[in-house]
This record gives sequence, structure tokens and C-alpha cells, in this order.
Amino acid sequence: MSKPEILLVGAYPEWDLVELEKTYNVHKLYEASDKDAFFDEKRCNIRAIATRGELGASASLIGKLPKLEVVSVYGVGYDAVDLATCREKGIRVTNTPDVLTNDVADLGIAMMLTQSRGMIGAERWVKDGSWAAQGLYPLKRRVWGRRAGVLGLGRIGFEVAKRLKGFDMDIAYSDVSEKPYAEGPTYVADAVALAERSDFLFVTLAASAATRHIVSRDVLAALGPDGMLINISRASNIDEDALLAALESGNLGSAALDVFEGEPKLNQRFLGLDNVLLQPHHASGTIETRKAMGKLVRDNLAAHFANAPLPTPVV
Ligand code: 8YV
Repeated sequence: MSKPEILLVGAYPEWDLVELEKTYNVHKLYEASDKDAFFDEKRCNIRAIATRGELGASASLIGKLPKLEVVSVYGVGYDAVDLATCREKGIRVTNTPDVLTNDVADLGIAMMLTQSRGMIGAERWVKDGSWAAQGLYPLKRRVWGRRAGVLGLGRIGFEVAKRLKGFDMDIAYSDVSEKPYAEGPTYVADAVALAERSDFLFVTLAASAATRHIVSRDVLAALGPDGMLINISRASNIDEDALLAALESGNLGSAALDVFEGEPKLNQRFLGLDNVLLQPHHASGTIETRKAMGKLVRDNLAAHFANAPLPTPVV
């Protein structure tokens, strides 16, 4: 029997590619210099897309593949997949929840500590000789015992809150409704009210049209000149223009960001700021988690082609 044809939107680690190529005829969109010419007759037989969280699958891409049956996302976030088109055409969609939760939460905590204690600047202070020439490094802000807000208490937000408890922080969260499993953190319905009572505001919401710019100018103003925003979700959850203006004016103290509008190209204004910690969207980027994500992408594809229940369906 011939191998099913599948499309890879972005690159995968070698260990995943080897496995995918054993079972499928793999077409690599990311290697094509002429993306339109790529979709010739042969590629019209593509039955599955494997894509990354931030790359997704647009309506226009889906429209080029008349035999498409399933989109398997390497990531928990599927906001970049046109779900309406998939539903309309009966195309299944899967993602990789759970396996990445702890690593994403870990990076959020690491970003808070790194930024609050000024660790990037501190290393520069050692390496460029400032320590020897000028003496003590400028004092930074404490983390433990301060106030944290978690915007979105889903799987990742819950793990962030669990870790924050270890720092004896006063923790609150916001979500569409109070969570029965929250035990401990205080529920605050409104995002502005949450920011007002937070020194550190973690954004851990699944992105959708409903959450677009939920971190608004008002939320940033409420977080204030002493506050820090930590985003490990999607850039669309934040009004990035308002964020840049608040950081530039000092109306917001600082930010630690793993995601950006238009990434990997980001607004150049971020590069000129010394009150930001910039990370290259790698919260799930450990070897262990990426291997588990790759396996789940393949398990979902295998289940689909075997007519078996999908392990982690979205649609
Ligand atoms: C990316 C992510 O998929 O889980 C998500 O939603 O955005 C990430 O895990 C990952 O960076 C691979 O590109």
C-alpha cells in the first residue's frame, strides 16, 4: 500500500522527521522557495498537515489541499488553525496538550526570576569588568512574598500558580469563571482588578478572538510602574502597541516575553528597551517535551489513518 501524503508546514527535529518519513510521503512546505508552485498536482493528494503551534494552517492553505483530512498541531495552541474552515470541510484537528504544561510553567517562573533579579545585566556586569571597576551590582526587586496574578487558570496557569506557592506569594487568578480546583489562589473576575493587586502578572490564556488584547492599556496601567508582565501564551492576548508605549514611558515597570506579534520578526522597538527580557518562543523547548510533542503528533496521525479514536482531538 502506498504511504499517505502529508505536508509539513515548518521544520521538525530530525528524530521526528525520520519517524514521519518511515510512514508517510513527506512534503516540506518550509523548503519551497515558490510556495504557490509547490502545490502541483502531486501535492493535491496531501491528506494530512503536520504544523507547529505558531504556524497553524490558514484557510488559504487548507483550500489548496482538496484531499485534506486532518491537521495535527505540534503545540497546545491551535489559534493559528482556521477551525471554522476545518469544521465546514469535516477536517479533524489535533494538538499536544499536557505533555508541555510543566516546561511552559517552568519557563514562566524562570523569566520572572531572571527579570526581577536582573540576572542578564548581572552577568554582563561580571563579563564586561564592571564588577571589578565599579563594584556592587545595582539592587533589584525581590520575588518571594510578593503578589502574583495568573490570567487564565487552565493547565499551564494552574502549574504556574502551584510553583508560585513555593515562593510564598500572595496569588490571585482571573478566568471566565471560578475554578473548583483552584484551592488557594483568590478569584478576581476582572483582568484590570487582577493587575491592580499584582506585582507580577502571568498571561497563560489560550488565545482566541475573545481574548485578543485582553491585556489592554488599562490592564497595563493597573499593573503600573512597579509591575512586571510575563507572557508565555500568545502575543495576540496583549495589546502590543500599548505594551511598547507603557514600557517606553515607564508606566509599566518591565516585561518578560516569550511571544511576539509577527514572530520571529518582532517590533524593533523591543530591542531598544532595557526593561524587557526577550525569549524566542521556546517555553516548550526542552528535548524531553519536544520528543513527547512529536510522538503525540504522530500518534494522532496514526490513529486517524487507522480509523481509531484520536488521542487529543480539538475538532
Ligand atoms: C510551539 C506552542 O508549538 O504549544 C504551543 O502552543 O506555541 C509551542 O509549543 C513550539 O514552539 C513549536 O514551534
